[in-house]
Amino acid sequence: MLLEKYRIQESNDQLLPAHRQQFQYIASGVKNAENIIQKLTDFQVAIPSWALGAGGTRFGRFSIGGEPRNLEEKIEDVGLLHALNRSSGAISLHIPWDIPGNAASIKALAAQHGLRFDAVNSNTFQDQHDQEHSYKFGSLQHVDKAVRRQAIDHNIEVIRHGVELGSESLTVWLADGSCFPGQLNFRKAFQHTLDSLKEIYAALPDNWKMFVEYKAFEPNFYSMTVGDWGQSLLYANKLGEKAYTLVDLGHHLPNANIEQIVSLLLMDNKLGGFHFNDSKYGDDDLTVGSINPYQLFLIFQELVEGMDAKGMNHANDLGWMIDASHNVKDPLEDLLQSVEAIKIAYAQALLVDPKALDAARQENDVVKAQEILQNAFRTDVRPLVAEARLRAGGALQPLELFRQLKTRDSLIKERGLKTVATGL
Ligand code: RM4
Ligand code: MN
Ligand code: MN
Repeated sequence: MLLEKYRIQESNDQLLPAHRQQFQYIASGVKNAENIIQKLTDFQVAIPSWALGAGGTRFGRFSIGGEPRNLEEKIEDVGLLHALNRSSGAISLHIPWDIPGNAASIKALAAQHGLRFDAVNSNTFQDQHDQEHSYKFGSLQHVDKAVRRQAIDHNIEVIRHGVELGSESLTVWLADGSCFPGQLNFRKAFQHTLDSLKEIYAALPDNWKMFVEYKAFEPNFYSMTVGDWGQSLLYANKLGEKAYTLVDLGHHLPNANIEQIVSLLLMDNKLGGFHFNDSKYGDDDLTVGSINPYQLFLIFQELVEGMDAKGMNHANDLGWMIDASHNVKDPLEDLLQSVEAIKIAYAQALLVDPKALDAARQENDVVKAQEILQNAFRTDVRPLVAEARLRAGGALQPLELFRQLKTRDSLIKERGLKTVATGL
């Protein structure tokens, strides 16, 4: 489904007077409003190809209707999001859920929607019907060399697909680990995984990055072979300068201080990118910013401060992706909410005056330091985010417009009620 430009225009025209007022009010109180708007415009968040259908849990899955039936339709859905918010200009593919049949035409279709291909993701956590060896007891860690070989070859094939599409990074997330004490020799599992990753690393093109994503538990519940940022960093350091740690916000034990992890990885040039989502208990994959928006802000505050300290480009030097999927919302509405939450947290972080914060820290003025952060967090930056969207040609209110246009109904008419997108 294509969204005609005039629809956005019409809706914006109506909303413009109220927006102008709100924007002028906030812009007059912010020192660097123009600078922030430019940064917001440049900042794009990749949409995962596996989050465009309804997500399921192990108890059930409730289809939303009109789900994309193939990769082309997934690209159209991301194109729709991008047309509305001008901030979702990339798609991240999961192989083999989304194998590009004809890479050239897939690439051309994406380009029509102004999309590029972000990291490609391998899948060695499920068995495919035509595969020779099972991943039941792991993939890159497996005791059997033939299984490891198969998993390595799969990753190399994923890189090949990515090259054809213009991706520049591979994300490796492993379900490998053990469910019971005694099941694994931890050192051997680590060593096998490292050796396997080395072979995959060797197949990376020069300009590529490898992201090693960690996860504390699930689907293995006693040990995970890449279980936390320490283990991921061990692999990344041993692999070389193209290997980085990827932080998925839902992959920590409860109450972990993610912002501190982010800060230190960044300090050591080993932070590769993000999978944004939110959670209350585990890898809940809930809408970004829906449970703990303050934590999201604190993470962005560390990112902005840490990247600026290194002269990094906020938009391009790290991988920004959403990784969420669940049962009860329209996935497109959910993604619009997620991207908005990310931009709000980013804008708030850009409000923080690093010199003032540093001065407060030097003085051990704990109260002042907290005030500086919370003043930024409590500022309503939504008009700044909306202004950036407006200038980029997006909708002032993407979610409302999506609803007004009855987009889901049109998708159901076009694709049917019973379609099921590949993914989780
Ligand atoms: C995992 C992890 C990976 C994602 C899969 C689908 O929990 O977050 O990044 O690719 O789920
Ligand atoms: Mn993830
Ligand atoms: Mn996850």
